[in-house]
Amino acid sequence: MDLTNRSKPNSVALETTLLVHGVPPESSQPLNDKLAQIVTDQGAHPTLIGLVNGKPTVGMTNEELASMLSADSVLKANTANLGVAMHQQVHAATTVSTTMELASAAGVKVFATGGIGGVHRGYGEHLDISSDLAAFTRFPVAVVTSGVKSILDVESTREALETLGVLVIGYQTDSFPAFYLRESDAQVDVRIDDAQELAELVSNELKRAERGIVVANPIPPQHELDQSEWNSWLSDAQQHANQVGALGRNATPTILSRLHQVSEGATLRANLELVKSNAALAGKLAAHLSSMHT
Ligand code: PSU
Ligand code: MN
Repeated sequence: MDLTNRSKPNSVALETTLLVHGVPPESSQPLNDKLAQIVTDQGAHPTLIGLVNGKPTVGMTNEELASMLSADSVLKANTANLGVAMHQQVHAATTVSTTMELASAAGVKVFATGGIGGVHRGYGEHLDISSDLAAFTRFPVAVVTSGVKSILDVESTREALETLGVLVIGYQTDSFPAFYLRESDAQVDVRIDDAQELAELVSNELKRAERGIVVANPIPPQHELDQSEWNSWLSDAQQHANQVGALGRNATPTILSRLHQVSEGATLRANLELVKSNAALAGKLAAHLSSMHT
């Protein structure tokens, strides 16, 4: 693939969809700066991924991000429409699926996000499964995530990963985390408590299987949401999504922004905290991996 590759051996990939479509506009730049700082503090190299005027870019500059954030509308690119954005030469934000695609093309092995996409609970009567899941079968990248957003059907998403044969590692947990909540009813394939051991397993598996790996890192305990408050916010957001008929690529951003609104920012604060925690673990993992190869 023809791409601008500014990655380094200790790169941690970061995605643009989270910045552009996942948080309110005023949070985008500060979140990017914070994540970059956290990754750097761990001895790794922050590498923001997106399409700049249609050009796949691994390691966007501050100027390129500023140009994307000031655009009137930015396409959300998954693996289906990535090539369309390239063809049309427009800015596009990459989701987990396309961030993995571009990271692997550039040789970047570690990626930090908030939560991967998965199997939706079904707004209306339609099936909605994120292209993020299939991306794990194609692109050899370790994705540090707080499990899947609890707006999804968490247990079905876990089963879908099992069906696709994707390794799910729990970092200091036996339970598959549910984004705002540390635990779900689902399990991980293996629990690893130590970052060095995590790096050894990840390194061997990426080489052996050439597929993606889920590294599940629960939200820090002090930032976890209260289960009953969460349930009431979620049912409001689900109703809203039903009413406005949020389908396809609009479903996730519509539900997230409604949640941020009805929870008076509580879900946004939790979201930001878990992404920061994932960036720290990803930074640690990338630093270990690059020292193993030198
Ligand atoms: N996690 C977040 N915020 C987000 C997303 C994940 O905390 O905005 C984004 C990711 O880019 C993920 C995408 O790949 O949502 C999934 O969208 P969809 O369900 O349309 O595949
Ligand atoms: Mn979808």
